[in-house]
Amino acid sequence: MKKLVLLSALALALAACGSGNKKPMETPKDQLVHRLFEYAQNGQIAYGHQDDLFYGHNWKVTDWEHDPLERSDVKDVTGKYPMLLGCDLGGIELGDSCNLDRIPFGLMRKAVLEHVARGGVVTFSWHPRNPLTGGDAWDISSKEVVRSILPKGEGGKAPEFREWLVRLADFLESIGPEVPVIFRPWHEHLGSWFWWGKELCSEEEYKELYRLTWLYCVKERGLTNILWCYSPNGPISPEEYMSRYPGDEFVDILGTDIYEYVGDGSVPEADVRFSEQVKDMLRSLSAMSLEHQKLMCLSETGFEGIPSPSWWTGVLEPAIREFPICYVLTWRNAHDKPGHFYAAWKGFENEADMKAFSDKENILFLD
Ligand code: BMA
Repeated sequence: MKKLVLLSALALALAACGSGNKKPMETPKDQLVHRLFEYAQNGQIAYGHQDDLFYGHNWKVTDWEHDPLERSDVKDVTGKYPMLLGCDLGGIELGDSCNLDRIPFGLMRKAVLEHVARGGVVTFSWHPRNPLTGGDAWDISSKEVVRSILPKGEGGKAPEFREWLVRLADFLESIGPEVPVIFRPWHEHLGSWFWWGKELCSEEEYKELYRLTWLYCVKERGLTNILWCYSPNGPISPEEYMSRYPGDEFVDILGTDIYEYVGDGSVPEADVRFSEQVKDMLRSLSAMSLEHQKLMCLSETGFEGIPSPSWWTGVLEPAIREFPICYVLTWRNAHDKPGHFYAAWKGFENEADMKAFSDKENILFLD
């Protein structure tokens, strides 16, 4: 009931801003907006998995130029690909040939195009290095980093950072203007573990960084095929969520990243806590998405090693099903860190539960 009210209002809102009806003049971006909106309207949630086609729990693509990219832990378990393929662009800013998890950018481009040709959707995150110290995205040793790269900022790093944006946009452009993709830069910024985090820059500096990235890609480079996702870490209050919002013009999807952790308690306690956090956050995100006329998603989630016996059907699906999110994405299955996985793999003890999740009518995989 509540979901229907939210969605019909969102439908009206989208219609009012001119994107509610399919038109012959629809851009690729409009088409993806409509597709995602229809998922939410139909009570369906697309499932995504980070790095799904590049490697899995105990395998990886090696000869990528000749590999058909048909292997996937998710497919091994469910018989279907995830609807969304998540990729990370960390490393593109320096012109590296591979990203921070050693995925060749050539492989990434090939997988993106293959996944889209199969009918899937692609979302990009970005863990760029620290432009001031030369460290990684997690280097929070200086609070001057964001200030140093803004055009009017002190510290003189703005020209170098512009070069980073050039390389980022070059890669996104190489995907092709007809392929709409989701991009969610400067994520989890209401925590303080990345150099663009809450304690590392002011609200205005963060907003300027986001807008600068958008303005360069969209206005200077004409990359109009991108859906921009704003994805702070959750759970947080609506006030905090909006405290660094760059503005409606710069955002298409309101997301949030929420993970489950055991901490000092037990797995069942963690399940309950996570479920409440997700529901609270998605409830307030529903209101914000309505107010700002935006799509919404659970941009990252998971429980490392999935120690909860029926996490997919007993925890995740019940926590998200009543909310109009268009997608949920679980993080990567590392091939070189045995405990670092967020989707089931063939032989994993709870694989049947993920298969049951994939068979649910309201959860969309790619057949
Ligand atoms: C983190 C971990 C890291 C990885 C990074 C970027 O959550 O998975 O191992 O390098 O994401 O993908």
